Amino acid sequence: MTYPRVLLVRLPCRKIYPIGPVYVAAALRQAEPLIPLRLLDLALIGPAARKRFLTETIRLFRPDVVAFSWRDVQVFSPQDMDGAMRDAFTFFYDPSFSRKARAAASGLFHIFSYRNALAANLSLLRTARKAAPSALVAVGGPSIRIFEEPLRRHMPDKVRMVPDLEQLFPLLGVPAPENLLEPMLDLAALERIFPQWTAYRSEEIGVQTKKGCPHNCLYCLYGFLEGRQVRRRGPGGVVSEVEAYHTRWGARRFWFTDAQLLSDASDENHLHEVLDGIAATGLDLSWSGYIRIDKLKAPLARLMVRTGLRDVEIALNSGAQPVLDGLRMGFSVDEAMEGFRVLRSAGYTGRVKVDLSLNSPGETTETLKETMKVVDRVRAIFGPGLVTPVIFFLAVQPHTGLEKKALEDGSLRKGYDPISVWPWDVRTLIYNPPPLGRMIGRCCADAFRRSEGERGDAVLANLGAALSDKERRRW
Ligand code: B12
Ligand code: SF4
Repeated sequence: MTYPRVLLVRLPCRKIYPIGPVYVAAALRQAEPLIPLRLLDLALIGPAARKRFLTETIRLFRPDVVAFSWRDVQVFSPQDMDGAMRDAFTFFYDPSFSRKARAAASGLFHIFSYRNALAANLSLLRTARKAAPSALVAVGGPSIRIFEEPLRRHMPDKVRMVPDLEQLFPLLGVPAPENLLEPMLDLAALERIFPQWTAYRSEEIGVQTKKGCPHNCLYCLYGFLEGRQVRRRGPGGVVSEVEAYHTRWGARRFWFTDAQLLSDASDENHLHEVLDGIAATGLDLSWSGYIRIDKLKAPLARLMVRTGLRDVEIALNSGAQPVLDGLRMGFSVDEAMEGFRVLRSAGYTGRVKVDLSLNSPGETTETLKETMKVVDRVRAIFGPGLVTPVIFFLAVQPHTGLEKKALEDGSLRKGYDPISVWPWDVRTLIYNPPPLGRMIGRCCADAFRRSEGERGDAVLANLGAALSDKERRRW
């Protein structure tokens, strides 16, 4: 029996370990160990050489199937460290005409690079069609799952969109493995099919411990992407994977890629077992991931710190309970504060980023003041210099409660294009409505102009001034 030769191609994005395509390759090997496989990571190749590399790999490997993995579409991010967001806010809210003009020019650059990245990915799909005219060309990954409809009309002829991994196996004529969640990664085999692996030798490595999140936070699409039912991997398999990367590749930094590491109390045992297993190996490593701390208990917190937790970033969103409730976050401000205390008492002395999504539904001048007070309280727990507020705006994404709400209240028009690159469209996708939108926007634009690096504190200081009656008129 002959099996189709499968070339997996990770479409370009900022360099990050290609855990998605690596797990796809592992699943294909599990489905049929004899399938000839090759993984090409275009994130590691300069833009000018990508088409040549792809064509050459196709010529040498002669695939029957070219399966692309598309990770990122929205390469901008609605937070204070993002250049595109800073330009947009300066353009819309800065009172100075010359600064607006400069931001417009630099904004144009962002628009064109975003547009070019989309066009370049589609063009790589065309290149594959041309270089392998008789092969099946398919594309999957998170961007296809989220933007299947808007991307469909841009898809080159005869390119199959495959939003779910399960749908790939029938196309190849092999049965799907019984447990798609357990990659059973074999690094020796991976090195053979992925010769570029050496580029990730000293990089952060992604490892998934489970899939799904039971919460339904208003703005989040992870439930749509991964499902609301949590499916957990065997802790032993996760530990072996980490250990293999550590011993074979010398990996020291890991990111647990779960949508949420501690979504509720039922995740506690699982995470405990994973970290216990890691502690038992005695490996020297550090790790991070998306984690909620509102249910964090002291024993787990101590284990987290002992196994190398670093770079804690907590999506607190707001210090005001009505806003948290409106966002359906499912925790209270007090629970979050208790979580911070537990983490500190467990010996965590690293940095803490506190993500705040200003002007979320229900925001008032009073709730903004409460948020500022809460940041001070977090600072008092960890000490000065360790806590950084990160200012976000909610981004309207498809398949979320926020999209539904924006469509219902008319701030988003039906049939809108979520991948549009035009500033007037992007503006409607960044949730910053009246009556507070203009004041908050101006506080941000001013902070972006005056400060370097992390701007969260400067934005909050401006907000503090704007909210004191004396200064209100200036904003
Ligand atoms: C963890 C994470 C991060 C971490 C990654 C840490 C690390 N070292 O890996 C951090 C915080 C760094 C991060 C950053 C960013 N991220 Co991120 N991230 C995630 C998250 C939560 C999980 C991604 C992951 O690795 N999952 C585990 C792997 C195994 O799953 P996977 O890649 O989806 O692959 C599976 C399937 O998609 C499928 N599949 C994959 N390829 C293919 C191909 C075929 C043919 C088929 C059939 C199937 C298939 O099978 C795989 C195995 O199950 C997702 C959201 C989510 N819940 O999925 C967002 C997500 C991937 N990120 C996203 C974005 C945009 C970004 C940023 C660009 C944000 C920004 N503007 O700065 C950056 C930059 C990333 C980069 N390239 O450098 C978007 C991408 C889609 C989009 N909206 O454009 C997502 C979906 C979040 C979102 N809200 O939309 N991210
Ligand atoms: S924001 Fe976090 S906790 Fe809320 S639904 Fe998304 S992944 Fe789950």
